[in-house]
Amino acid sequence: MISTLMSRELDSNTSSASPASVSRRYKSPTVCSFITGDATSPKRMKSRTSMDEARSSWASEDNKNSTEIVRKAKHYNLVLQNSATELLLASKLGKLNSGSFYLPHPAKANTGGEDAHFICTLTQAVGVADGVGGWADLGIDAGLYARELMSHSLAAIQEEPKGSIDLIRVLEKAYVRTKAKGSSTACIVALVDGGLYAVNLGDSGFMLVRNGCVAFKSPSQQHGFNFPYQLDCNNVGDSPSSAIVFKITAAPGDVLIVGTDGLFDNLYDEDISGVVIQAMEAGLEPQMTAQRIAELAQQRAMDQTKSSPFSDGAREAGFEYHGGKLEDISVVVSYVMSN
Ligand SMILES: [Mn+2]
Repeated sequence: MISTLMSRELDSNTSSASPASVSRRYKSPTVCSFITGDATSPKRMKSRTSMDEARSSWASEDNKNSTEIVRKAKHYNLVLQNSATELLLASKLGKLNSGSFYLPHPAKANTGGEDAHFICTLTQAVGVADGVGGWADLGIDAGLYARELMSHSLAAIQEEPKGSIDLIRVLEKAYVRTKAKGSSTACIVALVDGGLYAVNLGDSGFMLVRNGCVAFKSPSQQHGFNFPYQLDCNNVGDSPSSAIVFKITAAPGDVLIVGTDGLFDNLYDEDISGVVIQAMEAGLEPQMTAQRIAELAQQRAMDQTKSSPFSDGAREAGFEYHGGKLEDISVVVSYVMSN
C-alpha cells in the first residue's frame, strides 16, 4: 500500500531549479491551515490573497460601514449588508453563464493531463480538480482520480435538496465513491440564494471579479511549498472536512473564475482581471474568456524571463526558480446573471 501523499512535480523550464520533486511524507495539517503569505513579504502577498486583503478590498467600497465579515474556524462569510439596491440585486441572482477551457501540459496531452472539471447548469455549480503529479513516479495517472472525483461530485450535487445544498456533503460523497488510485485537490462553487457558496481543498481555487477589480480570491491550502492539501485513495491525507467553506455575496455582472494551480501559479491577480476587463469590453462569451485566460497562463508558464506567483513562492521557500510553471491549466469562467 502506498502510504505517502504527493508533492507536485517541479517540472522546471530552467536548469537552475532545485530538486523539489521528491515525494514528501504526509504530515498532519495544522488547525488553522491558511497559507496566505508572510506579511513581511510583499511578493507573496501579491500572489496569495489573504483575508486581510479581501477585507480591505471590500471595505474600500462605498458600503464600508455596512460590510460585515465573519470568519468562523475554516468558514468564510463575506456578507455585504449594504444598500437596499445591493440586497435587491442579490435576490435577483438567476444563473451562472459558464464556459471552460483546458490546456493540458504538452507532455501529458495524449493522456488528457491530470486536471478535471465540470459545469452543471441544473444546479448552477462548477468544479475543478487537479490530480497530483507526484503519482506519475509510481506509474499512476492521477488524472483518473481527479476525473472520477469530479464525475462523482457532479452526481452528488444533483442529489442535494434544492435550496439547501451542502457542499461538504457533496465532496464527502464524491471522495468516498472515488475508487481510482491517486490524489487530487478540489474546488466546487455554486450559485445559491444571495451569492456564491464554495468549498476548496488544496491549491486550486476561485476568484471573483467585480467592476474589473478582484473582489475576492480563495487562499491556497498547502502543507508546504508545492505540497497541496489533497484527497487521496488511501484515506491517509486530508479529508473533505478540511476544505475551506466560503459564502460570498454576489451581484449580476460579477465574473467568477475557477481554476487549478496551472492558472493561479502563472498569472497574478491583475493579469486575470485584465483579461476579464478586455473580455467584457469585447462582449466575449464565458468560454472564450476562459480560453483567453488559459492561453495567457500557458504563455507565462513557458516564459523563463518573467516572474510568476510560482517563482515568487519558490524563492520564498528557498528554491532557485525562474519563470512560470508548465502545468495543466484549467479555467472555468462564469458570468453571474440576473433572473
Ligand atoms: Mn496542477
